[in-house]
Amino acid sequence: MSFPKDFMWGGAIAANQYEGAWDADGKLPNVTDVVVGIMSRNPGLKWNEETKKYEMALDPNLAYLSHTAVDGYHRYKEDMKLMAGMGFNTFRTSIAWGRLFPKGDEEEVNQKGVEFYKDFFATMKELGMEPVITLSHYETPLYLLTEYGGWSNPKLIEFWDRYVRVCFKEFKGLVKYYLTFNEVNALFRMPFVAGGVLTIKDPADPTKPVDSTTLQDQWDAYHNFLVANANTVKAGHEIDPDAKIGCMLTCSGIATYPYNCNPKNILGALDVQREGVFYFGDPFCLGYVPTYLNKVWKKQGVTVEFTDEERALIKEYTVDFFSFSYYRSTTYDVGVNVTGDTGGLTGRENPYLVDKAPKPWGWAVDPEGLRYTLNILYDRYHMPLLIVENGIGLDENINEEGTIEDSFREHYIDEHLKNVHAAIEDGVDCRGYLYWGPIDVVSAGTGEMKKRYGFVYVDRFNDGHGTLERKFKKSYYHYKDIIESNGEILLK
Ligand code: BGP
Repeated sequence: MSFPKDFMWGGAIAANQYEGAWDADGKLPNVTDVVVGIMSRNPGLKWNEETKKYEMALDPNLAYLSHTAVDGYHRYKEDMKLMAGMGFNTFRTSIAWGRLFPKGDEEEVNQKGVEFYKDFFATMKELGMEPVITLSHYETPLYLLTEYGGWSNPKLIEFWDRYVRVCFKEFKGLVKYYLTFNEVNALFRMPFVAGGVLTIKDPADPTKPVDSTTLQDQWDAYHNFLVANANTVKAGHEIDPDAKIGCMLTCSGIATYPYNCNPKNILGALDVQREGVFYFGDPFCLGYVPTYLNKVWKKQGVTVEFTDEERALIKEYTVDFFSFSYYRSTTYDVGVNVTGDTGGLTGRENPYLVDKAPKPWGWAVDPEGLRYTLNILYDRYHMPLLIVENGIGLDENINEEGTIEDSFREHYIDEHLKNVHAAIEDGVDCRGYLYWGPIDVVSAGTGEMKKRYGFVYVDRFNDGHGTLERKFKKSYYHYKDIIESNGEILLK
């Protein structure tokens, strides 16, 4: 009993949470550089009455930890050795779009950015790790929002196309697996960062938060993302026939269980799954814009129209594989609000889930929800699945003996991996498991260092101080043992 022979074992991070060096070598800010935590409703922007545009105005009272993050820009070579030390055969990170195209709309690429990533990816390969590269992990250049309104503007399709074509050409031979937009299905929950949308048409009302966007803008962004995604598959296949292009969606929302057998809850849970995942998954994988959206658009009073050419493009250029994140499940009970954050959705508490992660971010742990999610996705899309995020954030410190005892993380991984194996036994074509945050990075949701996911601890704290020194936690050796046995030690 073990995992499939070529199973991809590894971990995942993102440029904006790991690299720091936010303004180095020509890079200009991206959307995540002006927020402290992507759930923030208050990006560091202000309206300039003269230019009639937003401009960056960071809050001097806030610590923007991602600006230096854990200094991966200067330390990736050492860090990749630590990752390879666990036996990783795969590693996921993202390209910060703004290192290649600082404003986003330039004709010419910034060669320094290309050289940086070439060396980063070559380092992974030399150490035996296959790069899995996200083309944008909440990293839309800020200028594209302040100047163009972001993804609601179809011009971004053009700028994106130029960017991804450069990536496919420059990284040919180095990168085989690409993911298009990280968790783009969080667009309606986090329009500024996940959607890269900023309403600039009518900012006169000072009572509105500066990142307020209209529903119409968000749906226009949805439209443009569908077209851009198909264009990316087309460009990738044309330029590098060996490249495989996948989508990346947050799929915790699939494990939305009806609270009971009330038919209203069954139908309500279906709606949450659609809104949470299938709005995007269906066009990306099945090649059509779902008909159930017509009712949604009518209800929301928005107009979304795809031309025949766009529909044909979406149909022809579906993704090669499906990658996703899964952290936790939720329930749907009619009348109870379902809210969301980076880990997934939260509705009414599930009384059957008694295993709770430690506070302050503790959530009910549901490893079987991952098996369920894998089965639902495979039944619906019949394509290879890749888990590119699953992990647990804990508030950790070095103890008196000088060690970091993260037994809960080991437990969390063991239980989820057992369920991945069970899903494979169910017949699901799951190609790999990439743990989220194998080295401590800045939290996407809260912008903190304190919420740590790593097997490798990084000495940096919420107020920004720290030596940035790396240190193994107990789980480092545990994950190494799992990988070394190809999962066998879990299945005895
Ligand atoms: C996902 C994001 C990651 C990540 C992870 C954990 O939604 O793709 O960027 O950080 O969630 O979330 P957090 O850092 O908020 O705990």
